[in-house]
Amino acid sequence: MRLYYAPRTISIAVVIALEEAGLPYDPVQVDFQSGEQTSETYLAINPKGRVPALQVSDGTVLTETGALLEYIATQAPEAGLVPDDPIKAAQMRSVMYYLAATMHVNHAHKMRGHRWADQQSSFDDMTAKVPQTMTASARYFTENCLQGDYVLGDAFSIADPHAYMICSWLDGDGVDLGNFPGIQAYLARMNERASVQSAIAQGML
Ligand SMILES: N[C@@H](CCC(=O)N[C@@H](CS)C(=O)NCC(=O)O)C(=O)O
Repeated sequence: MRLYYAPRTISIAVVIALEEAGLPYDPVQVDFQSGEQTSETYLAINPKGRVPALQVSDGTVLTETGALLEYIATQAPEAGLVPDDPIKAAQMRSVMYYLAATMHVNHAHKMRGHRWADQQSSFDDMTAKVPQTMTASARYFTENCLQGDYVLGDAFSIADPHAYMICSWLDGDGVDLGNFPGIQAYLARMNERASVQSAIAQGML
């Protein structure tokens, strides 16, 4: 599998999941500094101009972090990255949909205002709002998503790499982590995992 990624982005959730699954992968860095994600070559791989994109063995390119994480779980069933219990699995996906559709989008308002507006004053307004929306998301996450050591309590699942990456942005988004000791402990716990250590060693975090 070939993974198109950029350091410290949501694509690193996929690296963490691949490591947890014990699956081999070929990481290809997309250079955001030079805007490579909007180059003709990269748009031919992922027309959305975003990372992650995962090219699987038959050549198919998959996109959307949640879909990639689900695919990885199917390729390593022995790793138990998705719970068998349908209610727990639905709860896990509920968190992942929240992360992708709300919390990640709140974060994107800091630097990517051009997706939604054209005026500099609109960008400034969106950037200024991020500490507030991400604080609200952090509160929602701790109070309603994090059931214990991991999202599902004792069991690590694919919701965790997804949540870990987005929680790792909170500090830079102006959220006072001192108000969220549960998230601080969660980040510290995740940092100890071999999968996260591997991403750090590869300069991805
Ligand atoms: N919904 C997508 C979002 C992917 C996304 O927005 N990735 C960001 C990095 S965190 C990106 O590639 N941004 C590049 C850009 O906006 O130019 C997913 O969850 O995979």
